[in-house]
Amino acid sequence: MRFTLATVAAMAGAAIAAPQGDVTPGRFSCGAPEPSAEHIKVSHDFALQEAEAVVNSFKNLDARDGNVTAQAITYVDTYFHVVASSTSLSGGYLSDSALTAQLNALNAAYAPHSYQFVLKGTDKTVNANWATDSNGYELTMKKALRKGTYKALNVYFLKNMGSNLGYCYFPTSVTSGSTNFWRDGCTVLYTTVPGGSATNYNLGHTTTHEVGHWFGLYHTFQGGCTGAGDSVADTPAQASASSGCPVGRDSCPSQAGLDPIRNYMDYSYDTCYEEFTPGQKARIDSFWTSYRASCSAC
Ligand SMILES: [Ca+2]
Ligand SMILES: [Zn+2]
Repeated sequence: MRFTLATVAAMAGAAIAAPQGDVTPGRFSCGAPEPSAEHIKVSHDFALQEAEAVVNSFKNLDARDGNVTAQAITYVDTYFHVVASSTSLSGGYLSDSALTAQLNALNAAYAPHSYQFVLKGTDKTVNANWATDSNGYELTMKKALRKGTYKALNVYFLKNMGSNLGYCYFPTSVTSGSTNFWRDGCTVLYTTVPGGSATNYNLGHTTTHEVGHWFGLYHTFQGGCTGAGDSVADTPAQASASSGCPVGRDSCPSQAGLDPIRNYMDYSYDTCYEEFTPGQKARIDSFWTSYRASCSAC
């Protein structure tokens, strides 16, 4: 957690207005777990395989036209779960149109990378215990609501997430009925959907960011300036999370490239976000193929 009062104070002009009883973070803050050494090893091995695949694809290119065949779209079964404290919007009870707008934002972000999300089901639950993440009902709630196999995306929109805008779990080896299976999916603060009240974070891209973790991506500032970083070669090294949209930020001046502030896996404002890189797309494909699409026992 990199949320400090000092960083909040440094955000000139950022309004931090929280409705009574709720916490609305003044900056992007993600609660995804730190990747394990084992998970980082998997990412590193994928990086080597992906680099080799790029070399081979250039070898195989037809010199006459050089065209790369368009990749088939992968459709991801998706379930939205609204978990509210009452049936009013201020209780977290999102409308169907807000959920449609969220789905559209997610699809727009992933369309250039040939992934699309197909909404297979929506449910809305009023449960004051579940609606506040810190109450500790995560697994209970998910066991009641989670749908589909390990290749189905489940997104839980909660009323209160403490200081986080969202969190999600990386793909891993799971068996049906295991804790890793049940807790799989992304939890997102309901005010981050398009048109929501989370100032600077209300175009729906908190969900885009969290789904990036669901696909296996790390933060672009993972690992800081040295070493393998996020294990993606075409995202420049980054010392720490960005906040806002700091154009020209260069937090690792001795490393190539400016900070990837427009990358969905940084902590920027929704208006600043605009891309995943080809390297991240390759990593998404690697994790999808090895951990989700192929999971027959879950
Ligand atoms: Ca990188
Ligand atoms: Zn994150």
